[in-house]
Amino acid sequence: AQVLPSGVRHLPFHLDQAAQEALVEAIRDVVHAAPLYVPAMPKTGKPMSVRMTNCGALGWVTDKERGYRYQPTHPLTGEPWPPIPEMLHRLWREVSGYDFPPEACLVNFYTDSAKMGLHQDRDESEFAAPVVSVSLGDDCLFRVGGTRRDDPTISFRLQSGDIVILGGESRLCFHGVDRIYPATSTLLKKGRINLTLRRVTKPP
Ligand code: MD3
Ligand code: FE
Repeated sequence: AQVLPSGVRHLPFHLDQAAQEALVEAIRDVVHAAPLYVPAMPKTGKPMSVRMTNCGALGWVTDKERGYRYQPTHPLTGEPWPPIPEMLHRLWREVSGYDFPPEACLVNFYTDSAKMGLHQDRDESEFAAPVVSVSLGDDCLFRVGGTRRDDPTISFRLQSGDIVILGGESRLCFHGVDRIYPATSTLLKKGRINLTLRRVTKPP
């Protein structure tokens, strides 16, 4: 049997169909205000296969020149990010165990062939807060390891409505998305959306 790294909580099917549909509608509004864009790797400028946008006071962005960072505006429109939908604030209060609100919600959109290489999330100043992930649409094969790149990893499938909470010792674990399983959900016309709620700065 697979053992998750300490601090990882996987809540399969946490969101019911109605909640998933409501969340997709809320994300449609976010994407209307803040269009998905193609992020580029620092230094090389190599495009990522995942398209991204954000909501919240801060958004995670990356480009060739300035690399990974959080900023208050969309890199293409220059507009502030739209607010985090209330239902995501409620979810954070319900599952995060953290007393301050999230500042960023990164929206990742995966087509059939998109993936995300093994990486750590370390662009935040506050590691005491967990990262809360919401999966919508097609299933994916998710991989999580330890805090060193060459630590052994385990893989599991994430499905629409699943929540993963990465807190405590797992907050700095390497993780990635190896593949999408096309047409495994009918929630979206195509593809997978992952939302990650994050506290970026230390609370006052
Ligand atoms: C494990 N996203 O946006 S979410 C990311 O499915 C990211 O789009 C993936 O990795 C996705 O940075 C995975 C689950 C997740 C998020 C943060 C983590 C797993 C994590 C931080 C530490 C360990
Ligand atoms: Fe990540």
